Amino acid sequence: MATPKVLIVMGSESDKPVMTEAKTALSELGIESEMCVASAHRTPDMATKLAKESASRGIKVIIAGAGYAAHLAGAMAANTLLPVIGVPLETSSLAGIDALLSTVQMPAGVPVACVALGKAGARNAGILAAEIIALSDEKLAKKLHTARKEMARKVEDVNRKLRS
Ligand code: RP5
Repeated sequence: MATPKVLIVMGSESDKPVMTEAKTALSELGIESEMCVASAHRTPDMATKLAKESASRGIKVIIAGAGYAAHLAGAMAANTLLPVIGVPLETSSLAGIDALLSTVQMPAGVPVACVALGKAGARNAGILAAEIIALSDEKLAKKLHTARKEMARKVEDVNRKLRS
């Protein structure tokens, strides 16, 4: 198995169904990724170690998904210079607004790229990670262009059917 280029970390196993969307988006583009559970609150040492060791393991981008007071993406970003993409998850009774604000509102100096809530965000996190990696990978950049064209073609197909 090739060395994973993207680390997908989530706060709990219960986040897996949503965070798998990121892995799927990456696999569709032929990018190897690794998924694991680590929590900023329940296993802070594990989260720190994962972030600190990622660059030396060949990881290029970290995706971090969490719900409730979602500090995971920020905690990862605090311990690495790799780009970190945060996915806020809708797991609490506040329907994710808590996770969204916790993920997006990083103070100046330690950025987290926050994507949309839930499955759409997890998928976009995978695509955004691919776009970052594609800056130095022409073959991957071509795959991303093809995927965009395919998306547009599907919309055109729908419109053709609607008109007929
Ligand atoms: C967060 O708490 C996790 O990211 C998860 O979304 C949420 C609930 O976790 P569990 O209680 O289901 O383990 O830290």
